Amino acid sequence: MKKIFFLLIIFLPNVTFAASMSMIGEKGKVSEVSKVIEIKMYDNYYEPNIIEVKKGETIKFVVINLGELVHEFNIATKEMHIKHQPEMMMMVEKDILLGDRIDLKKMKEAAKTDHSMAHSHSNSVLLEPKKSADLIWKFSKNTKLEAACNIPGHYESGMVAKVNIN
Ligand SMILES: [Cu+2]
Repeated sequence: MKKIFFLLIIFLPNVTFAASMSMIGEKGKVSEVSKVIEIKMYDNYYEPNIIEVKKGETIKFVVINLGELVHEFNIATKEMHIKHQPEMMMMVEKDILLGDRIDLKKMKEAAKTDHSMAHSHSNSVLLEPKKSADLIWKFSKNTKLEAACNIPGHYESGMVAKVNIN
């Protein structure tokens, strides 16, 4: 009995993470992409700042950072963004996230002991200035979502886009 309880404690955080991930949709397949949306990131806002999608649709986001700072494009619920912000703060405190640069060597090193520092979630991209990346996402659920940048101060200053799922 004690053993079962112990196992539950170990697995529970993973279960809740998986549950909240499936709630927001899932990583999309290239073969199912029905629309391409270009997202431009500036200091500190997105263009466009309203994203219109249909339920069940797979979108390829082509994200380009045209600002002078590092930015993130992260699809999640408001609650998930708020939860994610301390992780980003820690990346700044550990000098992994510098204003206009990501120290990938330090990031790799930190990720060995704390996986959240790897920052390799399928629902987000983190980009240095002038860099771009694709993110393919399937909006399988009709959840209230936001695309946001959780680098300290950016969300608060308006780096958030509304996702309308119809
Ligand atoms: Cu940002």
